[in-house]
Amino acid sequence: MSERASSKQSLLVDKERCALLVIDVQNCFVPGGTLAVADGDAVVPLINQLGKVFSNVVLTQDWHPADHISFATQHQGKQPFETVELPYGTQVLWPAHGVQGTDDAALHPGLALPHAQLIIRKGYHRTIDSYSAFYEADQKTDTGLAGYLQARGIDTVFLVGLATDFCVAWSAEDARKVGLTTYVIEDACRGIDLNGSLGVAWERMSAAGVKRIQSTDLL
Ligand code: VGL
Ligand code: ZN
Repeated sequence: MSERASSKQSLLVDKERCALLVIDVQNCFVPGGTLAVADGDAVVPLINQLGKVFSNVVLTQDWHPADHISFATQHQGKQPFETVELPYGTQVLWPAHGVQGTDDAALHPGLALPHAQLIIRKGYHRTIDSYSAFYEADQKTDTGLAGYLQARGIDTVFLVGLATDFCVAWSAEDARKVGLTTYVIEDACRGIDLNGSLGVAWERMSAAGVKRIQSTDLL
């Protein structure tokens, strides 16, 4: 048996054209944080390993003002996880999280990605949420990430992080919209799964042409 055939690894990363997008691995989204995703911290060691496969690493950081419109506290009589209608569509209301400059909003201290080249902050406009790393929730306001990747000749992205069914899924769908070949590494993500949102997110990603893979496909 050849080396290659005995290896579990089935995908090769072109270091120039590929980037690892590490979505919202922040204190707020792991146990102990303000919007903890179950088992969210379990992805950190795996993401550190995956980071070694890539030359291009981009991180995102959910970065809200204290009075952000996605916070239930801003809507009288509303509780976290209820929804409201906003000019751009239905908005899930969240506990206050990821407030700019707080320790809760900081990147997880266990991340070891010293070669990461860019941190995209998002969700900083008070009246628009931004799950996606590419476009805010109005589907129009551009974060600049697509232009950055294009300018650097990157045409393929691999997504990991939190949460699978919100910021990872919306980022992956938008990555397809801007023409990127898009992979989500499932076991390097964790979901919130609010009223079945995790299954719906995978269906939407699949319909958009997002490829669902496991870390063993790369490691
Ligand atoms: C996220 C809800 C609110 C995420 C961010 O990172 O998936 N989810 N803000
Ligand atoms: Zn948020």
